[in-house]
Amino acid sequence: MKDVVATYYFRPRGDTSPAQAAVAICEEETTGTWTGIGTRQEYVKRLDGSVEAVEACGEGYTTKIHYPSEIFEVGNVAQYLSVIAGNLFGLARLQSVRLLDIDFPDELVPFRGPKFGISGIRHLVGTTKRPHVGTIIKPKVGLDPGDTAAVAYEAAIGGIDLIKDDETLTDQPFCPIRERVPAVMAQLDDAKAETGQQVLYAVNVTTRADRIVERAKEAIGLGANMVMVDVITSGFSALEALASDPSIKVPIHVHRTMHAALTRDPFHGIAMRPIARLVRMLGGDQLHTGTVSGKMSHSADEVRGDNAALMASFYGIKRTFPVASGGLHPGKVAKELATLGTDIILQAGGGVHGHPGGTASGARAMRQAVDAFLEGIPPEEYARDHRELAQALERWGLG
Ligand code: RUB
Ligand code: CA
Repeated sequence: MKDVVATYYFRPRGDTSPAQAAVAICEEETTGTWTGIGTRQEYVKRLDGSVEAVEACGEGYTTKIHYPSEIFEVGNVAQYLSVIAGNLFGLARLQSVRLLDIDFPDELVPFRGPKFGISGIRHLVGTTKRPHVGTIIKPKVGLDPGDTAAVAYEAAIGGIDLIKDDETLTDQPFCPIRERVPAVMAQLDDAKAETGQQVLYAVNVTTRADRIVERAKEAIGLGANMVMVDVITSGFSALEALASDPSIKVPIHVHRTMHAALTRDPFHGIAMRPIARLVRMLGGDQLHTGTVSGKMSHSADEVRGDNAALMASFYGIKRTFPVASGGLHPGKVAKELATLGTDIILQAGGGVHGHPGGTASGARAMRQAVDAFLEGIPPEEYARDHRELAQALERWGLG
């Protein structure tokens, strides 16, 4: 059987050599501990890990550690993470350590991946190549179901493809799912009657583990055509539970709120890449991976690589649609598309609803900015005969 290979960046403590630090990770996560424990049984030794190589990288080092497949319980992602991303982060002999990437042998990937993926979502919305445009209902929390639905309608008639709940909106009494979903879907039906366009509404079904599938079924029963999960706060198993349930016949939008506690420090934690791979394996149809010009801190190279990981050939499973979100507005569209490509969902909350002409105008301005890019026309030139884009550029500028 092949090994699991995990790539780490690390900085050893002053009294520890790079090789010792790599071995410390390897032993901690396989058969060893901080000291010898007497004679070891031969059959245990075959589960030892191994360090492939240690290479200098800036002020630290990178290494690939091989973990024998047999130490993993097939299909148990929580257990996978306890090995490759477990206690190693706390080892005192390392100043810092960051999990950069993971590679699992086929036998440890019994998962089916996204039910829809990019092609399935494009089919639902009726697009082939163009980027999708999404919005988060704003104010992020506080609106009642009727006003939430009114905002959704405006976004839909403006040309938005995807409307989603904020990650902090679940089933609070001021906007319960049982009232919100029918209200929003009725407005989206009205919008569709006017525009002919199918709009997806991702209902945030995040809740405790033993209730999330039930909540998703409730939302779907009420008309939801997409569900959403906060994957880091609710756990990878929550996504897996949703994606593997045959009765969840809608795409799953995956938000990564809290990820930056893991991903932001370039020297310590967990990069987005392994998270992206796990989300795709476990069935996320759409995943936030960041922007290159938005309000959140990201490295453009990492975002590009993360998106590539969502779309490259991977265990024969479908591609996950990357979502660029956080501080976007029409003036930033060209840069996002030029850097990240057009298989992407550009999502703007404030950058749609904060438009001087309101939500529908904001949605139109986003779509016009996308059209300008696709036609190879600079946004300021396209804005000359596209009023909503002109207003957006006047308010927020370019880039
Ligand atoms: C964006 C928003 C999203 C963040 C998440 O709203 O609500 O939750 O983008 O960040 P706005 P990420 O468009 O008003 O900034 O996608 O990086 O995880
Ligand atoms: Ca948000």
